[in-house]
Amino acid sequence: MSKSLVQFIIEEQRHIPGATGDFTGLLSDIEVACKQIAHAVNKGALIGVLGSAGSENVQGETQKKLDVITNEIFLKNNEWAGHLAAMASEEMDEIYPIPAQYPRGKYLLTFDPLDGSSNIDVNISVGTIFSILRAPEGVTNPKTEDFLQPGTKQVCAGYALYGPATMLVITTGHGVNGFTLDRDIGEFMLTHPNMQIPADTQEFAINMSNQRYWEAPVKRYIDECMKGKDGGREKNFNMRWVASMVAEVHRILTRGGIFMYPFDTKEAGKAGKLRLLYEANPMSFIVEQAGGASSTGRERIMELKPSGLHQRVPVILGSKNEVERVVSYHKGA
Ligand code: AHM
Ligand code: MG
Repeated sequence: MSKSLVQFIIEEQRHIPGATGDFTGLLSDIEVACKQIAHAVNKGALIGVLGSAGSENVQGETQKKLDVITNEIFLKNNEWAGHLAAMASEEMDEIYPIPAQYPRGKYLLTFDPLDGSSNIDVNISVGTIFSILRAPEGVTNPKTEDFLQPGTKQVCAGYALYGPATMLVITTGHGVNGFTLDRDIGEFMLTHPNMQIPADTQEFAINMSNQRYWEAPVKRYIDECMKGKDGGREKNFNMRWVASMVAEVHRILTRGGIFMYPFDTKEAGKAGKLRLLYEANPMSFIVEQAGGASSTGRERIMELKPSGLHQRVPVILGSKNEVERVVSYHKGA
């Protein structure tokens, strides 16, 4: 019989000398939040949660009702137990300090409660992405700067995918493990141990409608993929674009692929679309731990020193040999 996520994390904790159980408790609170989000997403129109909330987030994007609901679910499940010092979310302008009535812990949590939410009204997969950092030594009242740590400092990263099955995929820096929600017993069960991304792929994912805004190295790479064997590559390529990064990364973890939301000149001052702290860093940690690579094209994403809570970065991740090829095109440019 496969083991539950709870059993898995308690067994992992036993290998960490001096572990207090704080981290195990935190992951189990995150798990409960993801189950509640899975429930809300799954009921959809039956419980009236589809459609726009009529508000905008800090990025100027229209919020869906479910963006607001899932943000609240994540906050409420993770604020009370004493594991966290503060949280930061895609849906909130500022960091969220733990309310005064609760004890404060040593971890920081960043998250995108409902990634790919433009897909929610059309019943296509969406997900939750999260990243856990340590609060700097002695800091019980964190400020925004305390969150601005490079991705290499992450203690854990994960995502929940609300697809035909609900899954939770996590890394603590010792490989990547995937769990599937068994709704009959209400537990995430280990179904995908030690996930690995093949080094080679014939599948790319990019929003082609942005082509005219890309830089030359990305234009060159995609142009070569499109031409395949007729244009100097040794193979032909297939394309996918779900517009849910979680679904895209999950496909890559399952059968390989390259995902790109590269630098573009579509909107002045925005270096691509995805956010470093709660999208690019956690996904990079997972992809690297599964043997893949993740870069802006010029730098390893996890080594970037963040300059702001909602900073955007170009993202090129997935099968190692293709990511390295795109990086090499940037070097030559
Ligand atoms: P979101 O956090 O507002 O949902 O935006 C992030 C999503 C990613 O999941 C996805 O890769 C991308 O936006 C899709 O963008 P586009 O609409 O340009 O295809
Ligand atoms: Mg997002």
